[in-house]
Amino acid sequence: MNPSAWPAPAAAVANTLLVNPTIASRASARFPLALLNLAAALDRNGASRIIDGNLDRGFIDTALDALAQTRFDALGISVMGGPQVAPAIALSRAVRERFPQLPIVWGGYFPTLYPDTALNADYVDYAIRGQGERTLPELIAALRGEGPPPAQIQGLSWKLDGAPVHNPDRDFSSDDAPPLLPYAKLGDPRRYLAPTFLGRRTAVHQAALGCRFRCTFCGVAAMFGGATALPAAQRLARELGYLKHGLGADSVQFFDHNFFDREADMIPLLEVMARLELPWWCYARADALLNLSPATWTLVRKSRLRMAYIGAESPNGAMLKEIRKGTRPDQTLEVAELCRRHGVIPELSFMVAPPHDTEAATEQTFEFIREIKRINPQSEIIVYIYTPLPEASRHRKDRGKRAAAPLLDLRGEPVVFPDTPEQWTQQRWVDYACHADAPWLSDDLRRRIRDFVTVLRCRYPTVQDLRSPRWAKRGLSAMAAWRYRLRRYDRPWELDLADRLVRLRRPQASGL
Ligand code: B12
Repeated sequence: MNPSAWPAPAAAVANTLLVNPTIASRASARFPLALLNLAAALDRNGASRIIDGNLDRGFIDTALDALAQTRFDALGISVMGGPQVAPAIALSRAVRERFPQLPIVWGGYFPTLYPDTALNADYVDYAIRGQGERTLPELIAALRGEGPPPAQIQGLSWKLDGAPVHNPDRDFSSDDAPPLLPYAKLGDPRRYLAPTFLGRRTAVHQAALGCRFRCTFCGVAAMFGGATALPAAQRLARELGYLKHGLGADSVQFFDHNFFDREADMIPLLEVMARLELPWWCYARADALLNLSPATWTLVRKSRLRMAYIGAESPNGAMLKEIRKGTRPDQTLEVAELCRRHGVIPELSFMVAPPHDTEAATEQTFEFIREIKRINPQSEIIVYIYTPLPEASRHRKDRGKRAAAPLLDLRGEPVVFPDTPEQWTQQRWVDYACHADAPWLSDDLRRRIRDFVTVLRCRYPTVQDLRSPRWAKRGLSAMAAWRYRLRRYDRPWELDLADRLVRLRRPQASGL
């Protein structure tokens, strides 16, 4: 189609182009679950096409070609804060330039947490907050003049004479899941099965939705406001059965927000996993695992749970209370021991360098990590910098509660968060979004954290690393042993050099 002829008359059926801008390497590409769920919802009364920038590195040209050849009612882009913002901007700009009339819709964590910021760009017309399965089809209908206007659509932020308007939130919903995700829309879905430490063809799946906890630092709490729902056992069996028998998956990573919930509700799901015999990885909480009875742990073992990612966050009970974590440091230690007994690797994540008491809290965390390693040397440790969400991006129900002291940078000036998507692409803000750096971090402490992490990851190379040969990992571990034992973390130049040759995997950046 000639773009100058835009807009073409509305086609008989609504049609939406959905794009996942590049965020991971091709080897780390996994099913774009957000777009699969949205496509399933859109296809009930219309049509959609998915372009995944993780596999298609020329995704902008592919999108422009698709728009030139077929009539679409809107372009929907999935945007997570951090490294996905820049490619999302590049796509939006390119499309706006060539197809100026086409509505551009941003959805996902970035517009949910920062709707004003997203709308502060002339290439974003609509920002969808929270779950998109109902909001997006309603918006597409409105754009076609077939349903209530945008002003009446819940969960939608839009512009009135250039000013942002935020419609009321949409309530949490858990009954939109299709009988089976439309995997065939991805071309050959087997391209998304990848070798990981779990198996040779690991698939990803989302079972439970949301999380009942409201940790102040977590994007999931901001998106779901404490709501959660587990899937029906039949649905889990159907989806995983298809992944195993239809596509040949031999293991699964759950992209849930939190898999383990109340024990009684978990048992039917664990029974499904035990029948399928697919080694698996999931997000969990220390308290939920500690609450499982011995009989349920037997089922967990049978189900082949290999690793559980648990947010330990801090060794400091007061801080855990302040961030509304709902677990205690002693539970972290206990779960490390419990997992050891049951052959499950705990992957424990920590948030160091909080804005207050920055250095002491960080050193205390290093000592706590050493204690965990003593209890269970197999524990995997992920160290993040604590970068709280801006108060305004918390869920409406949580705003104003336990408001933390204002964030100050190193000079004592208040931290001012970006207010355009472009500002979020500056390296320091990408690092903030990735929990890799914060404005209150001194050069010395930044180096100290980096050095500790280098010594730790060389001393205990992750089992998730398939690429580095065993001898190289053993060598690195031996080289790092004296530094770890004597706490001589500073400037481990020999490990940096060796690590550069071996290139150990960093799970926090790439996923499994
Ligand atoms: C898979 C994943 C990744 C993958 C990539 C995903 C992709 N897009 O290809 C990888 C591993 C690359 C990744 C990276 C990062 N991630 Co990530 N990731 C996830 C994870 C585990 C699952 C996402 C998912 O598929 N969910 C299932 C789908 C169905 O849900 P959804 O994506 O939320 O989509 C729904 C809505 O958001 C909305 N929606 C989404 N897109 C769109 C688009 C349109 C048009 C519309 C209308 C609606 C819409 O509708 C969907 C259906 O309801 C989530 C946690 C989770 N369980 O969600 C974290 C999560 C999204 N990641 C997060 C973060 C912060 C990151 C990082 C930026 C930083 C980090 N340290 O983890 C890194 C970047 C690392 C780096 N250095 O490059 C945070 C986001 C919160 C925030 N504060 O912004 C989460 C919530 C984890 C957490 N608890 O903190 N991630």
